[in-house]
Amino acid sequence: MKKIIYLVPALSLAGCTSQQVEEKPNVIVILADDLGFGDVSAYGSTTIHTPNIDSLARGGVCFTNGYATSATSTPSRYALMTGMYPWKNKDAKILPGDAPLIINESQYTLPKMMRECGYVTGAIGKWHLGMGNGNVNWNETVKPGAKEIGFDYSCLIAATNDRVPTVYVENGDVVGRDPSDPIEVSYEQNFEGEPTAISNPEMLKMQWAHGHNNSIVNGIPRIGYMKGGKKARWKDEDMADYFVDKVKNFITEHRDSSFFLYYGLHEPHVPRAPHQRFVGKTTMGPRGDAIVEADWCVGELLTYLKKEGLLEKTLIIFSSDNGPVLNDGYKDGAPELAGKHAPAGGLRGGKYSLFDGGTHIPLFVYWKGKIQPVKSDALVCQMDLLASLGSMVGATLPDGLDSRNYLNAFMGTELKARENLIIEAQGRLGYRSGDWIMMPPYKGSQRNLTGNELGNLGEYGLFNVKADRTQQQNMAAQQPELLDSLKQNFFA
Ligand code: NG6
Ligand code: CA
Repeated sequence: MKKIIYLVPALSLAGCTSQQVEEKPNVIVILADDLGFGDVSAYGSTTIHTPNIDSLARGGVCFTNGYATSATSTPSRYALMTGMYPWKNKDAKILPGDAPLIINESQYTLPKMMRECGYVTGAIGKWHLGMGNGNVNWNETVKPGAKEIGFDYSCLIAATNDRVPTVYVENGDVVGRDPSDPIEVSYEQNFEGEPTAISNPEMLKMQWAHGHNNSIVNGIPRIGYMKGGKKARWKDEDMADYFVDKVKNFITEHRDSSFFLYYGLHEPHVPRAPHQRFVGKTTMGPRGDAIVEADWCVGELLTYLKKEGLLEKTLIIFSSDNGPVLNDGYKDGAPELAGKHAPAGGLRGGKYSLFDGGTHIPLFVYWKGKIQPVKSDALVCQMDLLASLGSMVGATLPDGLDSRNYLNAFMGTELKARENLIIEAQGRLGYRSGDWIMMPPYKGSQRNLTGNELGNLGEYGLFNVKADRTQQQNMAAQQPELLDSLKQNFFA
């Protein structure tokens, strides 16, 4: 693809014509972190049981061809929030915890759209889109952040649960901030006298496999160095409960208005440290137990909505930011204990991969009493939620978005959506068109340290994922005309 500078659609040209809208449900987007197609029992996996997540799939639209744009978190979330392909923004790649906000404050976003159309907006859980402007002082209000891109309320972890700073940031302020113990963060060097996994391995309750050997917090070694903020540091085992409480509070507080909530689950991303009550719930060790914890969170949310009388008034979307990984840098037994469990549900590759397992993710849309249960093979992408929800709430969208309106497909009344989708894995692009996936000839290693296959074929790949779901047969040589036409569309 040519190197082009892309302009982002700005808010000024957009608006809301809510008078045309019949009904405005609350909207909750639940986005798990690294949960694969095979990690939920809804798609037939028998090695894990996720009854609460399955209830969304069984009672709503269960997508068999649902996609994230990307095989890693930041670009994937960027597309969801902005309705733009993430490869158009050079900063949309895995961010450190002190990275600046990568969404321009004047840029059009999903939460701004919802707010414009009368919604109170909230973001709770994993963020990973950067905050601040490059030189963050964690001892003051950090901005720009979630608020500046459209969230009235936010309670977040800045990046990932394996990256410093390991603190919650509520409306831009570190929770439990203490002026007498200021927080300092560096991704370059350690602070003098602070323990790391290298200097103090005896402090570790979880061992690192690759990376993850910098500061130790809660006995777990992290990516990046951190000093201070001792009282503010999270306890990984309590994170699920912490965010579930925040979610319930947000719902109660806004039960009488329309609300839009983005709920970023931290499971089953590393480090997997579920609460004690989930430990041993599966035979798969911390990864399996973390998935059970995530399922519990979904159950808590559903029960709470019901209790508040809001279940019939709330549209719930459940998905994952990218495909699965077993060994993502800690020795937590995930590969050894997986047994027959296939986290990507048989799709080839996983997180980081241009093969289908990187971006082909679980996706369910549920609205009690409104959406009829249906299994849908429509090709849909999380990036399309912006335009689709926009059409539901009566938003007037700016020109130039990559997000497309497939509201009927998301509501299950039409079983067709996209013809094509560009997928991305750590900067490499591929193309899904109909039942075909075209992968350009990337060079480089076959696998990274996680063991996941990356999809560097060194030649063109062309796979019919309907006939050959596991991408075993490269049809590029047999189908030169099809390959040419896909290349033409892709490079256009
Ligand atoms: C990688 C980390 C991995 C994970 C990932 C981001 C190492 C060796 N690996 O760099 O553990 O944090 O970044 O994952 O540091 S994501 O789901 O947020 O994209
Ligand atoms: Ca992820």
